[in-house]
Amino acid sequence: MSNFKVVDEFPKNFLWGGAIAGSQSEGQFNVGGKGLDSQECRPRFVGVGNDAKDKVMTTQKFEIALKETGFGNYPSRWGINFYDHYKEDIQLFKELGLKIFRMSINWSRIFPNGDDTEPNEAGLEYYEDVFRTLQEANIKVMVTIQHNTIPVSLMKRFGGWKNRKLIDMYVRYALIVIERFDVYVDYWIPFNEINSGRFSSYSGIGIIKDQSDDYDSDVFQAIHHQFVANALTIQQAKRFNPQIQIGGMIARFCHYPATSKPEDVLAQIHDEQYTNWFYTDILARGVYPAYMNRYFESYDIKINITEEDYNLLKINTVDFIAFSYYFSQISTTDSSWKKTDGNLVIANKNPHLKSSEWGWQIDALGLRITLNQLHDRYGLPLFVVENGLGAKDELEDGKIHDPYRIEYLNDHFVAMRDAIGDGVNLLGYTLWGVIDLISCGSLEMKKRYGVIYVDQDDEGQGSQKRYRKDSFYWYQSVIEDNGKNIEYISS
Ligand code: BGP
Repeated sequence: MSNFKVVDEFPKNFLWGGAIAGSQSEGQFNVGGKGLDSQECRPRFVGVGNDAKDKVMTTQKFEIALKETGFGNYPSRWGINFYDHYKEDIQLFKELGLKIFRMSINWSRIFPNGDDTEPNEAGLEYYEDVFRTLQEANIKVMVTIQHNTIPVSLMKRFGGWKNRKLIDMYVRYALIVIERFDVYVDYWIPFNEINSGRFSSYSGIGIIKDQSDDYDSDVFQAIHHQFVANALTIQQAKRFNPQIQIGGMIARFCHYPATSKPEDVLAQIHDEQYTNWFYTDILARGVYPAYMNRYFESYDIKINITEEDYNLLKINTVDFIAFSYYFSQISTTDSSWKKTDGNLVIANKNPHLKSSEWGWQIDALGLRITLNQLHDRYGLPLFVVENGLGAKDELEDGKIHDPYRIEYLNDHFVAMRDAIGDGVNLLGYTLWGVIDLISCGSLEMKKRYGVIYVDQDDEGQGSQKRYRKDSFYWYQSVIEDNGKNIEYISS
């Protein structure tokens, strides 16, 4: 198997890119008519990362946040001030050679309360100028319409996505930005990681756990509303422009059975169904899969789904599948299995893998496996829209030496190249946090993903000056050669 000949270069039009999200980068939370959004109410934790004792959002914390009108202890309110730095940052992306840039639009910049009578023109003009600048730099654009945040007003008045009313409000917002910006945008993603609401309900679906009497049902009801909103957005956007490219995105979890015991293999199948396939099956096949009936019955989950919803899902499926990939994990029936941190979840540890400083297990081959699995199941074009290594970097004499990041990226690029050799139709790759930004999970600045360093600490202090890391020059040469000179570095 391992001797199979693989292609040694990427397709000519492969889209090498970088990704960020508004709530982790923009800052200037109360400028240009913007309303407060949900991420801007998440306080910085005491004892962050693996030591975080107090990660869960509560009504009490939310109420305190609403009263704070300044930056307070809320990192999303300052971000990395991409809001003011975008022209300079886009010049750096151009120098890096990016072919595509993934960013999100913040709903509360367009509709400060989520459902205002008129969109906020200042917000629209801000994004228009960002897109124009990217166009001038010859960089394609991918836009996420909702990335982990909604206007707080929608949480206060409607309790977030569990309320069906959000569907129409979202679709109205989505259509406003699609119709205005379609000329600049090449790929649209209605929802970041549509499965994230299951694992992080505050960020994914705007639900505060202590406000639910039946939390599990609320979560799946909210996710269903996002599926319907996704389908309606596809339907209406295609009427506006039949050529528009709209992708479905999930946080893709790669699971391996702990042993060859049939019980562990079955556990792996279930983990894949409940954390991954359920979401992409609906997005790409347009049907609620039969295996979820048992799941819903087992957990006494009740969801309202109309006939019209089923029809909408069926006829409005996605053009491509986008996903984030950061780590892999073990599936087992053994509940005492050793645990480690992972994106959005606590994962079972794999003794064969190394981990990042935040405990996320590093597994480049898992990306090749994932790409093959998705390709085999759907046959749709794929896009890796998030991947990268969160690490602590040191700025010394204006330089950042980050060989660990180069090794990580190199191995994942080889995995992509090999998957393309396997026959996978992979459109591109957008490196997560191409410029350092605020971590979503732990709200830290010191968890850096970028090839561009931002001089700022966890408290938001620093010059915000941008520096090129060693990995910047390395990624630049990879893009220039279209990935020709990469080989596995890890043993
Ligand atoms: C994904 C989110 C991103 C990003 C990434 C890394 O789930 O879509 O917004 O933050 O995870 O996670 P973290 O920032 O917690 O390291």
